[in-house]
Amino acid sequence: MYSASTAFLEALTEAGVTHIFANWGSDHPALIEALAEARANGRKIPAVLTCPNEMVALSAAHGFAQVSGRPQAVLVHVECGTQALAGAVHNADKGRIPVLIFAGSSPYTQQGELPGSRNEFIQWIQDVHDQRGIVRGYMRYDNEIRTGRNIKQLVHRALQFANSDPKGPVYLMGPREVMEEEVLPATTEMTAWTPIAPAALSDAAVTRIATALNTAKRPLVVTSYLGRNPRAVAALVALAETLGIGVLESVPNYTNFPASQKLYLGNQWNLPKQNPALAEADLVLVIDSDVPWIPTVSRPAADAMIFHIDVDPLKQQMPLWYIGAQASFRADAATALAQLSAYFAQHRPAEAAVAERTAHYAAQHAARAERLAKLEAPGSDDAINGEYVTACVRRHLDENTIIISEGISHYHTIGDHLMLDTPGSLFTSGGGSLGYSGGAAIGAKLARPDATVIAMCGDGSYMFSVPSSVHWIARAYETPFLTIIFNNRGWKSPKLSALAVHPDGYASRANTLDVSFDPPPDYAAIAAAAGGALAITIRRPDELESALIAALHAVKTEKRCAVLDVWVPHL
Ligand SMILES: Cc1ncc(C[n+]2csc(CCOP(=O)(O)OP(=O)(O)O)c2C)c(N)n1
Ligand SMILES: [Mg+2]
Repeated sequence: MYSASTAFLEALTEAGVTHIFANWGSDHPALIEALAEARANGRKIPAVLTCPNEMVALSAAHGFAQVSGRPQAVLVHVECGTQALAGAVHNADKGRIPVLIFAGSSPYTQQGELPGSRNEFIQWIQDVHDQRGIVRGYMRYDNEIRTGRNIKQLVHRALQFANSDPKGPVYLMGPREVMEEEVLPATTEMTAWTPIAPAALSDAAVTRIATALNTAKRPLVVTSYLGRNPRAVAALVALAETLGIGVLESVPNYTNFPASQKLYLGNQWNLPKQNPALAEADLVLVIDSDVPWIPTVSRPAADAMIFHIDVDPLKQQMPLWYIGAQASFRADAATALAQLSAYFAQHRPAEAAVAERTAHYAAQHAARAERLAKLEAPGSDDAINGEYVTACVRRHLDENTIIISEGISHYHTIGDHLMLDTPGSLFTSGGGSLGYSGGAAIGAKLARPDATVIAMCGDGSYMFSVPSSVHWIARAYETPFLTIIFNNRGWKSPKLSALAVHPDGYASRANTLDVSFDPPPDYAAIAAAAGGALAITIRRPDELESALIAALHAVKTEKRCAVLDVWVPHL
């Protein structure tokens, strides 16, 4: 039998979806039957990964899409499974991650009128008024499949939204009866469903931005997610070198610029200090950034000119957003940067000015490198500096390593001390819901099986990531990766948030702020129990190097996960 569910699976394959992250329920008999039928008859279907937790499933699809650029499918159970996707929904939306989420829904008949009609008590309980409404605020597109006859068109339309800038998650829901419906096989002309082509700058915009860059004394690029497209990184390097533009990363979600390049000026997170490069810039070109600066602590000079190029310049998902830009342009970063470089191939910039700017920024770059090197001292006998941990990890990296960062109060430590040069070597969630790193590491490893994947996360984030589920999946589907936990025995960030607003209040004098996990769980042992991971707790600096060697051996040679629970100073 060729059912709507068979067609659904076929549509996924047509669209290049290679993996389904699934959490099954009573809404899915037709899909489970269609998968079994496809396997029995040798039909091509995506690989199915059973995911015991939905948030982990969506985080895995998130990591997969970041590394490969390709959306995958997440299948969940009615409205409960949709809710269990939890904060991963927010992360996929905020991170602009293409992914197709499909949920079944309760049967809409109860007397056996149609195949799939109600036959279990839970189908009354799970019948809700607006299942799509649970996630609608976060989706680029949502719809209900009402007949199997055009199910393929809806899958392809949803994925066209997911793949078109600003990319993001899409949600389809299909009731049991519809998913059971027998339909006629049909093939799809996929060229009809290609994503919207990347937008370019107008000629006038190119001239305006180029002229401003060329005449500025201290031109500065600020970016966060330009590196989502690795080709944009090379385009930015080319333009920056042509003109002598400094590059600052603000809240970077990707590797946007090679850290060793002399125009690189570092990465800015929540540090409550004015950034000097931002203060002295007379022209700031913001490219692909949600938070280029935090005005209450760090901002450009009042008379600086600000231009903004972004795939999402309006920040359509954010009710409050403005940066005081003189002009904003909706364009694809790689395309826009290539246009600007083409302009300067025709209109060569003045050599002396370029040399002066380059020397100025190179001096800042060198001074920063010296400052950072001093911070890499090991620490004391009973606590290890995060900077030291990160520097030790750095010495084990190669071109083929992928970092999934959920460092939280160590985000900037990871950014500063890994010193990554390779585009596509670092990813963060792009959102604010903790627990992304474990699932994302699985997705990254699936997308790039040849890569060594290292997740670096806070102890709180590790617990949010549902490590029991993550490590069961990682073993079951052979996606070994290394986790390094910055264990400061709790949630440092909420404490920092409170003290930033109430520096001299009761909280500043209190002995406890309800943010510590003393004594902490044995984090590494959770992964060992759930998925046979190599588990090591490290409390002294001299234990770290041998543990890293053992852990990387476990991941690369034994093909099993490793978790290093590293005790950094108490929060
Ligand atoms: C799902 C979710 N719940 C709560 C928060 C609020 N929150 C932000 S940072 C943080 C602490 C994270 O702890 P950890 O990963 O150990 O990082 P640390 O701050 O200690 O460096 C919390 C609870 C959040 N961002 N997301
Ligand atoms: Mg912590």
